[in-house]
Amino acid sequence: MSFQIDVITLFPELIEQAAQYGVTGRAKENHLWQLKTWNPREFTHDPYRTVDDRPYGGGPGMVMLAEPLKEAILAAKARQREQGVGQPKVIFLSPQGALLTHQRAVELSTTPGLILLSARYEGVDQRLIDRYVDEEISIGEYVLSGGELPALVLMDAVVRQIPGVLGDSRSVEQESFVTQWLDTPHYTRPEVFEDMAVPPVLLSGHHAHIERWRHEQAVIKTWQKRPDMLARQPLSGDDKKIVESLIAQQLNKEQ
Ligand code: 9WO
Repeated sequence: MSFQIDVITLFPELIEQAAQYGVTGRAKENHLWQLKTWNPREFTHDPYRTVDDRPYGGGPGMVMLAEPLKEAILAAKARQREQGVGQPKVIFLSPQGALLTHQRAVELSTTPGLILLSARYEGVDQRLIDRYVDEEISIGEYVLSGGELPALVLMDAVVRQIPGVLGDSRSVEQESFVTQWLDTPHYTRPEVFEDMAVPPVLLSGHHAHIERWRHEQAVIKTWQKRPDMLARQPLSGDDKKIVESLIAQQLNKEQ
């Protein structure tokens, strides 16, 4: 059974077309995961195919009706059950959700199936969220026009973790590396770009030296740009030495 993602959205083409590209698009072609979109308008029963209405209590904008979203979620659950997924997780992409992290994406990639709710307008009737949504996830502290772009971000972060999607097998160490350190700098041809040469160690062919240099650069970049990440896991003896020498250099600069 391949990984199942259903997306509930008023703009199914946006999701379907964006999902065609890159490693995740190729993985879908290779049946490593399946995508199905559901438009709530297909689950309306009035001539105007109404999916929203004015908010009780007044206020700006419109709120998405619970009923069409409920029927779309149930249809997605039925499809996933047919694919062998017993309990898909229903995720509402919302500015009020918990911030998506690499670790959460890894965890979600091990669930058998996801149903992503991408809303528009001001939001969704709270009673639909209370009864049919398992988890609210945000991709950052900002309000967008809808949940489709966040859904695509989450899909990409999750699908990349499915075995076989990234091709060159990323080792577990590299994944822990992702969560503990920022990425190492990357270089390719030409050897000199304008007046900037590739660091000589990368041309040395000495793999142990290259690996050490790459790790040191990741530690340095993390210390400089995201010192908060250093506290995530205890530092190894070597990493402590790198950070201590960085601090000493910084102090020398400031004197
Ligand atoms: C719209 C709006 C307009 C005026 C004042 C306040 C407002 N809040 C919203 C709003 O939250 N609209 C949302 C649109 C309803 C749910 C789907 N939409 C959405 C999801 N916008 N931004 C996201 C989102 C999702 C995940 N991570 C970051 C942002």
